[in-house]
Amino acid sequence: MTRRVLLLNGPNLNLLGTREPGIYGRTTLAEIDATLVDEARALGASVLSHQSNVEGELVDVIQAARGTADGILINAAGYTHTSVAIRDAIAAVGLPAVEVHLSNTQARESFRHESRLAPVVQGRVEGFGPASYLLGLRGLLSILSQEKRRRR
Ligand code: DHK
Repeated sequence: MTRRVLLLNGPNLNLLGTREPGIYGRTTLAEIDATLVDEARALGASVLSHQSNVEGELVDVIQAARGTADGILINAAGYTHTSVAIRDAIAAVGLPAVEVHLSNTQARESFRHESRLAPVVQGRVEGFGPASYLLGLRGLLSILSQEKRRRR
């Protein structure tokens, strides 16, 4: 069975490539998406990607994932540190979720040190640039295959 992964990117990540390249690098979001689609295919999975700058839209997409996705890979960007609503949406749908970040948030400003999502995700990968997404995808797929084995 092909695992369906919802890849969600939050505010300002549409600007990757030109946004503070010293922190976020020069890879665009379209390039990250394309790499993940290829990697997922090689691992027997599919990726549906969505980016939004709007908190409520991210909540809507997470709610809609129940029944259409098996797991969520999320970089909520600035909302990571503030959004109770996104945290609650992830908890509500009950799908396995993995949090990713390009930068090492713990090595940056103190307001980035707290993740509101951390308590409701299965794991977090950060600081590896675009590779954080690939590592997060592998982690999420590993969780999904363990779940399948448990259900058998
Ligand atoms: C991206 C952002 O936009 C920031 O608000 C987060 C995250 C870190 C990242 O590194 O991918 O603090």
